[in-house]
Amino acid sequence: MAKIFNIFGNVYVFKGVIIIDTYNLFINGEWRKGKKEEYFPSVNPFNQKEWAKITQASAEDVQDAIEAADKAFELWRNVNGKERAKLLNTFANLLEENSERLATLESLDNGKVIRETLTQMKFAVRNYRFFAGYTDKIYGKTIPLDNNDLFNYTKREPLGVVALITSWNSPISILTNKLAPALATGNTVVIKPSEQASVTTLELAKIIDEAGFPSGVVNVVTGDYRVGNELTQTDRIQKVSFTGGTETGKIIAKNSGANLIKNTLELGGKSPNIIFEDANLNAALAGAMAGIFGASGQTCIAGSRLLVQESIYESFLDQLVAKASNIKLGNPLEKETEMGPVANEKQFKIIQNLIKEYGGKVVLGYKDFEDQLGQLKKGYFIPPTILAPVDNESTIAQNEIFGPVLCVIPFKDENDAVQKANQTKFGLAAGIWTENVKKAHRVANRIQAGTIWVNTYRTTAAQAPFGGFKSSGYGKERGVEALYEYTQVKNVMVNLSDDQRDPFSIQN
Ligand code: TXE
Repeated sequence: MAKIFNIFGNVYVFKGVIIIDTYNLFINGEWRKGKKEEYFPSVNPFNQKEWAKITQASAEDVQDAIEAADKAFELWRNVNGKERAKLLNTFANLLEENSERLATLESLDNGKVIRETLTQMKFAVRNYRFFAGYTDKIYGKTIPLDNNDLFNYTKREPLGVVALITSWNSPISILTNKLAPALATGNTVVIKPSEQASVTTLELAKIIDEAGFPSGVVNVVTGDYRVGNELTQTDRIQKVSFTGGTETGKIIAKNSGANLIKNTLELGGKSPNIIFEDANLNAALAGAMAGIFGASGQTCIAGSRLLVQESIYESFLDQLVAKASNIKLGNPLEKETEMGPVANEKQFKIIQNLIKEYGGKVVLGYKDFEDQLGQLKKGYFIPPTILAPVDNESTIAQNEIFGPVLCVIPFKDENDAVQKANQTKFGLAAGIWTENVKKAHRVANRIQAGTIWVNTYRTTAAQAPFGGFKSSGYGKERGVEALYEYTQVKNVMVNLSDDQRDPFSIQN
């Protein structure tokens, strides 16, 4: 791990490179000051230090970015697949070279442990390469009709300008899920990262520029919800792809609906992680931990409802508490740290309040981590927290917490597990732990969620589609499915005969 030195106020040196603390907007291939020259700080959640200054874009800046993307669209949509692939691969190579630097910056920005941000950068590189491989394989169909004189084919065409709005928990990963397929299919984009963690998206734009993408193909505007509103309340874009909270997703859907703009919405979750009595219990323990304590629970796919079969409930809970109480909290930039702080003050307060308001039994929490927390007073640390037994219908079991807080819920049998798993407004993911293959498939079949893991959790792949059911959103990211999200089908029907048609009747 290369060292970071805070040499002067908010200026850092990483491997000899100075990270300047003020970021402008990236519009039409240029780094521009915001028209109003307003800035807001980015705060490191480990020490509460402001370490970067980000531009609050004005409405005019946002419109400029849309304009640039719109102008670039005619050019970019006509760049052939081979050339688009070349650019995406060049970009992926540059991202790979910069992955350690970007991982470090992301850990500084949102407090996520470096072992995870490093993995996420590698995964992002893999995703850009995956979609680079598809740029010249976006096929239509030839469709035989009843009338042999008609030749019919379809084409998949890009949509146009797409707004990509992302959250703070995994800025580069989440952006990649959107940007890679959008560019591969010939769209141009305006990106708005979260105001809580914008730095890596802006650094990524520098790499986009270096890779040689034409000006205006990728634009980045930063700022709070006002920027998001300006970007989505318009008919000058063709689509919004959004990752964030369910309530914000509803606002975006409403704003887009007013202009008939398409959406992909990747929203919240309250995913069940189901441990059957016949599971490999050591593996299940590791899976339960990964599900809720990985990334300090700040993932939409967090396995935040742990359903444990009654026959093993007590012993499994004991083992889980023992294991979780050994989790090492600390500086996210140190490799041995297992859990960092939560990403920002707002999130820190929300989670603290939810735990305070919960009236039931806290079997692991603050008091068990007093020693460790004593050393980490400046950071937004929420220790691993386990609540048990929790009623599946209670508020704490039904609302997304987005932190390292686990609700443990007992269940009787397979039917009870499925019923409890589905008793939620969300439908993002679910985990099933059993050695019985028939049961695994039966339960996978009955659970209402877009991703099911059997004997694993929080595992991901470039090829596997991801996206929620119910209030977890709609549309798919990753895999071939994502290509369909950023293209529209055009049907072309050609009359091959010279016969005159009857003008007063439809023909087929
Ligand atoms: O997300 P928001 P927040 C959940 C989690 C968290 C809650 C709120 O439970 O506690 O959401 O988090 C932009 N029009 N998740 O407040 O507000 C905003 O600027 C357009 C789940 O950070 O949804 C940011 O760029 N855009 C989750 C992005 O939306 C708007 C990840 C997300 O912010 C906007 C994060 C508007 N009106 C939080 N208002 C997941 N599913 O992974 C805000 N934004």
